[in-house]
Amino acid sequence: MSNREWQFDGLVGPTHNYAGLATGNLAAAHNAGMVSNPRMAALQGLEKMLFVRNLGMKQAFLPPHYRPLVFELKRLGFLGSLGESLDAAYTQAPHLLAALYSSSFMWAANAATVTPSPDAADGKTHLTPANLTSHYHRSVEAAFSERLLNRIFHNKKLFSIHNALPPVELMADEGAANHMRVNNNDNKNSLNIFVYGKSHEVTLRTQKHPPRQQRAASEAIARLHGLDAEHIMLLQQSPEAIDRGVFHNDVIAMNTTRLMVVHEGAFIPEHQKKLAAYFAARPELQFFEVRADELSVEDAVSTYLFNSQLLELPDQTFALVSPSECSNHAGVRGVVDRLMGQGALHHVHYLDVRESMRNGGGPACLRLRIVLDAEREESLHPGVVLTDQKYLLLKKWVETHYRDRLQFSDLRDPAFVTELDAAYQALAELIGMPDLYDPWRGY
Ligand code: SUG
Repeated sequence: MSNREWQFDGLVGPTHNYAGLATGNLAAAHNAGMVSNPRMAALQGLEKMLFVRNLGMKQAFLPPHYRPLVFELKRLGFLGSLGESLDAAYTQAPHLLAALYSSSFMWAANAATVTPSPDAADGKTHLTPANLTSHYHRSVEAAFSERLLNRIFHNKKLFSIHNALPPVELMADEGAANHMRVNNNDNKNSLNIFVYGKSHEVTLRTQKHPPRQQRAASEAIARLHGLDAEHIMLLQQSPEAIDRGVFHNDVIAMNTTRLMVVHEGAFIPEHQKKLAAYFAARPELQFFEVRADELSVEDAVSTYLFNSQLLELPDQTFALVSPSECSNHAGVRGVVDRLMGQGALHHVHYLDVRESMRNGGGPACLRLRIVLDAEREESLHPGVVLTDQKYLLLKKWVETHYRDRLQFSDLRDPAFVTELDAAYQALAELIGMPDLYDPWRGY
């Protein structure tokens, strides 16, 4: 049975804002406090989904998580009426209020790690929601991601949805942003690459920014998903790269099926060599190393070239969906020209996802890839599949419910919460999951 890679994009939430919450993420730190435009952010995301769908890819979306997390506010001791809780958090702990309003779930590449059924010992598709323990605003995503994945992939004969790993430093997990699957479209002997920034035995350490992914977490996921130990590779991120703003692997490496494009400074030298050797021994695969003299790590981070969506289209050509920040950069152009010249890449498209980019999230961050066969495709909850009609409905929903300006002081207003609640309930109906959200129960 043929397997196809689906793109599940995170639908940007109505509270998208710039709170500067993410350490080691240079764009998010730089844009902290800016006025955001949630409506524009969501529309840019929707346009990207439609564009990718029109390239011939299978496209679905993950509905936004409910924000603000009122339940969590109470848990932190901000008691009383809604207005009192918001006021107290706003004045006493603005960073906590911002965390509970964050739309960071939109970066679906961090929602879970996925193992397609052909790679798993039991023949099921495995998904483990990421615990995202590196940041409070991200850690609160795990519970709802688990709920959502169970609803979308509800057929338990075909899918195994695991619990997120224990939410502790030793098991810090950031999901598919640190995972790559290499496969020559035969779905046999796939190589599953897990990239980590820290482990109990790591000797090379960062100086400026904390690494996020723990090797022990990647190892636990490989075990849980029933991956064959012979087809796993664990690679350590270069600490220098992390210090230059490479907080996830998908900021410095990209791949799909048999094609891999990676910066020469992505991993510690020993692991960079190990990866190159794997590809060198397999001429059916394609490996491109981008040299620092073509594109520095700093420019890779500022343009987000490696956070382009690299797609193998149904006609077996390769397309790159890149952020518009890449379109005028000489170094990026050089790399793209080289890839095209060598026949590795056939199409390049530049899309505007600027609202997301300002928080350090490019086209690839916004999506989770899930390889599915026909039986699994048919088993999905249909409400989250992007069709032309669904696109129009979602667009109208965004235009009706999203603000085009949001700043921090708006977050203390209980009337905003009422407005948001109406948006979430309307979406739940629209996607055929009427009981998806219940803020008083914590989801
Ligand atoms: O975790 N930004 C996210 C961006 C995640 C990008 N994902 C991938 N590379 N796959 C993060 O750093 C910023 C939120 C704020 O500051 O308001 C934020 O969480």
